[in-house]
Amino acid sequence: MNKPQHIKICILGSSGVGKTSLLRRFIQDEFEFHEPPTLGSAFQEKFFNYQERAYKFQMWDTAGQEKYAPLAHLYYREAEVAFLVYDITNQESFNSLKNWYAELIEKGPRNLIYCVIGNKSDLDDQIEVENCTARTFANSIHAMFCLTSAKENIGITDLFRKLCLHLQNQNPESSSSFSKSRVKRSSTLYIEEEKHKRKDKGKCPC
Ligand SMILES: Nc1nc2c(ncn2[C@@H]2O[C@H](COP(=O)(O)OP(=O)(O)O)[C@@H](O)[C@H]2O)c(=O)[nH]1
Ligand SMILES: [Mg+2]
Repeated sequence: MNKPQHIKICILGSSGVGKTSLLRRFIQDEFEFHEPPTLGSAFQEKFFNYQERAYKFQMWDTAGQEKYAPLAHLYYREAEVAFLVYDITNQESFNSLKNWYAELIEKGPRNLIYCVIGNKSDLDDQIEVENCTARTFANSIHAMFCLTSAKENIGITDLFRKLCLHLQNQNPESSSSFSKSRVKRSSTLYIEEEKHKRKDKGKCPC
């Protein structure tokens, strides 16, 4: 196993979309129905192994409130990854991702990996943001796209696996398992994408 690769992740999105809940589920495998609002920001770390490689994810949870927005750059500074989280039942929260993206392009680090995350997928019956709309936006900014439910623990491990695949594809030379060909990794990524597309079929016209 390699020395863990340190990856800083900044979690951004409107208040109430479930940023803290996603983190709590990933780190403690718990869910709070009444998650207290995040003040300012906080980070948590987790070691994660995938395909014989070790990662140490340092995740910065930010407060979505307007009053904290001017501080956000302190948290995405030097990040490798930005999670742009929206709530699938809240169109406004999806619209705000465009502003976050514009800010990151203007002030954020170069070569950020973006993940567009539609949380609360368990509330499918109240959906306001069609999956294909969100996927189209994600494609347009060259971001990964994932649907998650912190409540039901859906899609979160997949999200981090997908991120690891992305990191490995981006930097295969440093991979200890480089002998397992790059083609194999790319095809795994492709298969995961296809699985998502199939799941969405029937709901979206794309
Ligand atoms: N149904 C459902 N509720 C969620 C989910 N994730 C978070 N919540 C709830 O949404 C509210 C806001 O969550 P929180 O994590 O504080 O959002 P944040 O402001 O983005 O950090 C809380 O009441 C959570 O219990 C989810 O996946 N499904
Ligand atoms: Mg929070």
